[in-house]
Amino acid sequence: MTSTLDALNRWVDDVAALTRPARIHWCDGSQDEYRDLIAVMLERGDLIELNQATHPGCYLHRSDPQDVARVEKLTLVCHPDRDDAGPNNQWMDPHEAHARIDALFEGCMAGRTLYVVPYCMGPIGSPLARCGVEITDSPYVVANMRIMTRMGKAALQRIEREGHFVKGLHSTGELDPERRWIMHFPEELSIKSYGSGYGGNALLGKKCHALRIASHQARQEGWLAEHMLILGIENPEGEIHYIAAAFPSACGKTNLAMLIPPEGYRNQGWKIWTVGDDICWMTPGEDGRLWAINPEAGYFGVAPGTSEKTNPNALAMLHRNAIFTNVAVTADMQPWWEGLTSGTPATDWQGRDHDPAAGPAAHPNSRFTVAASQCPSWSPEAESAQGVPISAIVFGGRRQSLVPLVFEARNWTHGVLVGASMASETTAAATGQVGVVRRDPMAMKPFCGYNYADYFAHWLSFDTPNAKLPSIFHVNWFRKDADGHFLWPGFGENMRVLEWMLKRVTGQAQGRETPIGILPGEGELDLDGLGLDRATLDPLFEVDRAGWQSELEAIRAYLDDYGPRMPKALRDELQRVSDALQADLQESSTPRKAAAS
Ligand code: SAT
Ligand code: MN
Repeated sequence: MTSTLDALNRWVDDVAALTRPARIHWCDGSQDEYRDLIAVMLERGDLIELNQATHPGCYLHRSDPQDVARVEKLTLVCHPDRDDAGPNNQWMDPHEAHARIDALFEGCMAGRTLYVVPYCMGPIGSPLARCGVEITDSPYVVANMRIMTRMGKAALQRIEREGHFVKGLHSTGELDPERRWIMHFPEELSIKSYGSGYGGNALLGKKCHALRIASHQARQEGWLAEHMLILGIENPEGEIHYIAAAFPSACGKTNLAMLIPPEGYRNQGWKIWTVGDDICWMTPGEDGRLWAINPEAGYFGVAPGTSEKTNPNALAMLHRNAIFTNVAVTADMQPWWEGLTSGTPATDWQGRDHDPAAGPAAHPNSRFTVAASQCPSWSPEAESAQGVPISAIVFGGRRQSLVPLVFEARNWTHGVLVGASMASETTAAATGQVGVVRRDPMAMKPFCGYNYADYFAHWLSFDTPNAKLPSIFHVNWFRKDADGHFLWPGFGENMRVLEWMLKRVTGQAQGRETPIGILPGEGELDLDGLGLDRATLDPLFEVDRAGWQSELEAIRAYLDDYGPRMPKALRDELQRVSDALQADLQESSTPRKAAAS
């Protein structure tokens, strides 16, 4: 019998024979190794030193301007059977896919170093964690993987013990958008990525492994791999409830995960703990609850919009040991992005003298990479092997109209429908048009490694007699008035909505039943001191019956695209909501106003 390390060695040999690197380096994850990597990158110009007096250990990387976001069109999920990938994924036959991308890998590492990066997604001793090995020719990727995962020796030891790992092969290639693919082979537990150095395309532990491959594994093994933040809400009695929340990329997951409660709440003793800001793996525990870990060890957050007002915790962690990608810099080499209230950009993200007429100084999808433990609100429970128990799941999108500030699903099946119906306006996190509404179920549209219809069925399957499942909520921080102004202040004030959710979970709020779900009842959601008038509040808490009828039709059409694989229970649930809405419409022809003051 050959050991796992033999298999790993053989794979490294095979890859080296194909890509022909000048040298091979096995990463141990040590501080010395990290320092050497930084030195290599500074010398090659891959990194630029930022002001070490104000930002010790901070560096800037400038991407190729054609390589600044995920590319969904070139991201493939290659199951042998196309239907297993589903209409939600780009698909290619695995044989053809391997042949195409291997042709690109041929000789691509000539003159370069091949790095072997063993990593663990999740606390190293957690049964919920999973390991992988990424082979890459990019020192930038290695440095980022060291921050984002548990990388090096300990991971390699776990791999040797466990006998299996996810294989990821990456090369930046020529950074030619015409010669670029990000391919997933879920049955083989492998990933091949060529031609991009950008985060989600190149840090293979993140979206490629921890979501696309892991969602496939999770289905087989009975757990969930989700695009969710995890936070703990500590109440004045010192109890902590954990919630997991799914929002599409660049919709404020990092801000919510690091929320600082408004002063009144802080004075009473409320506090938010950050467990994760992007990915959540959840498994039913023996007690029937869902237990969650954050598979990541760092944050790869969007810089623009991160400010003293929106996310002071994030700002506080960005003054040391952070890698910035595609931000602007001030004359004295401090990182700068739109939304900061101090400093002036001298040089834009492409290294040109900043010209305000030429657009933003920082790229809208510019990022920071930083260790999770540097966040002032970082929860020590993020290292817990068993994870944290989840009391509530929250879905949310960017919707200018129709969708109320918050509502709760009646039960698990309804909650799965609410998640499956999610839609959001697109952002700069992926290439393509920004601001168009698209369906993004559970915020997993770009990340679900198999057919969405099967994914919804998998979600529904957790509703077993012994399960103590979390309540499911939907939020929308992004409602606008006719003039395009946001109705809800958001950020720290979102604490008020979280508090209402906790009241619901602990049986302290009754809520108000409506056909689309349960909204806050009169006086249940604390709006004290916000100074919002009725004209602002009413739309936030109203259920526009006619508008929802059209929305349900759009949802029905969307689910129908998945054909007969779509679970009947989900269609039936949609019909139930639609019938309730119809009955309600007939009862009163004028939309009723909510009263949540
Ligand atoms: O580029 S990443 O996929 O890592 C970040 C995101 O889009 O959420
Ligand atoms: Mn994300």
